[in-house]
Amino acid sequence: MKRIIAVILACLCCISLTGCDYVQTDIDSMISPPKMTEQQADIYKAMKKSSLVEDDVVLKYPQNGTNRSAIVMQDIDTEISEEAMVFYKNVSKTTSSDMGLKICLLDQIDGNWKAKWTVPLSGTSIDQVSFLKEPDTNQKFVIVGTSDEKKTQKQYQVFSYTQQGFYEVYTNSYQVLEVYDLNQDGRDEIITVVQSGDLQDSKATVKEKTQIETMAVVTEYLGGQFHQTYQTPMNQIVADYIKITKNEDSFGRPALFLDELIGSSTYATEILTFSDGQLVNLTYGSDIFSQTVRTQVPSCYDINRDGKIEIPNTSFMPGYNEESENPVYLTKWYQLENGVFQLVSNTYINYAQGFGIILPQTWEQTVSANSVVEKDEIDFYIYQDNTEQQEKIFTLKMDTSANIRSTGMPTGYFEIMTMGQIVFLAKLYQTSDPQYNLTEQQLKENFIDLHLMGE
Ligand SMILES: [Ca+2]
Ligand SMILES: [Ca+2]
Ligand SMILES: [Ca+2]
Repeated sequence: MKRIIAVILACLCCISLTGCDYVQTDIDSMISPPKMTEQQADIYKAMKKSSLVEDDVVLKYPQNGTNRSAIVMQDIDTEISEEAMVFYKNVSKTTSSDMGLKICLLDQIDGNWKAKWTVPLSGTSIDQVSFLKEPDTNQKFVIVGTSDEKKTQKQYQVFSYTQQGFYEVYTNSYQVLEVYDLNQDGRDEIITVVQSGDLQDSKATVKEKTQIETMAVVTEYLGGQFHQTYQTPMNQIVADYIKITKNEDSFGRPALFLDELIGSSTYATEILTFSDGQLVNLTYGSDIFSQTVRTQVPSCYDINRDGKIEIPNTSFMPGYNEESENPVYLTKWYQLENGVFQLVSNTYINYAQGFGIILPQTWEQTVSANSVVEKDEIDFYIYQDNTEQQEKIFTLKMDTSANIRSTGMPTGYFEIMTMGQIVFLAKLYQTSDPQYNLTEQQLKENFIDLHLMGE
């Protein structure tokens, strides 16, 4: 049972968890590529027919971001119909300087797709594809980010499609790239996190590498050109960025929340926004950055669904410490208000299995939990200085809908919610102290489905 639930949850995770966007999956090497729509098949056929495109090509799929297809449709010029962009690799002739990665732009002529231009891309695989609207002309720039297994930083290229052709207008390196109107001037900009210094050179000595600076950079399209207009320092010891969240309600203005991995299982959050006309990092560089450092819960969420993003922090539940074999953590969620973290919610979060429950803040010192892994259960109980005298408050349990159909609902349990084939169940107990007695309704309202959050 445990294994079945783990497998089902793993599948659910990859379908819906935003955090999984950053898992590197090489879709190109999957046995059967995603089935094309009729329109995509037409576009692919037109591309293959063109003399611009080599005979021996494979489609390349963006591995991150919202556009995950190798054939991306978008209206990128001043004429109203959509253009098609196909990402592919010429597999027959690659050299060390040309890895054969290309983009083919197709346009519709009298209803028929025709390959118009092919342009080489840097790197060995497509990381992400996004678009930036130029408000003066209504034209869209195509931003293609690529990664190269030999380089630590990724590279993005900005393309423009006009009567004259489909050509690169700007390129730069990045680790994180988002398109967002962060400075609220009505125009989107490119926000990147980049490392300065010659990072491309993997032979740089450790001493040279310690001089590398990580910066957030705003790149704007002004006066017909892309310019780097603002920058602010970022944390330098980031192993990976887990999740980027855009939000406009937390501070009454656009902000980017960047969740990052800073150790093998340690996470932190940096927040970028504009303040007094300048790009600022609201956490890094001040004392409050350390308050975002945590284990167990990688990502920010709007945990209380008020539109504002909360940052998690973890501590041991009563009775657990570093030496505990199966410690259970309390996850507290904070909102940043005027430079100070304010506690919003206390929760138990099982990030690996994608669920949690909000706990009353008054329980913080007096309620602990015990995970019964082999039964897919977790008991919450009144903590009395040791783990032996346990007066249970409630039990959460996971089961499969198939199992419940065949053996029936376990005695005393009721259903909180169903997620795919997984059913979350709970059982309530009467305790000697009324402050610990919950109702079924309260448990349902306080249940957190992480798969539905942050999307
Ligand atoms: Ca068009
Ligand atoms: Ca802007
Ligand atoms: Ca919130």
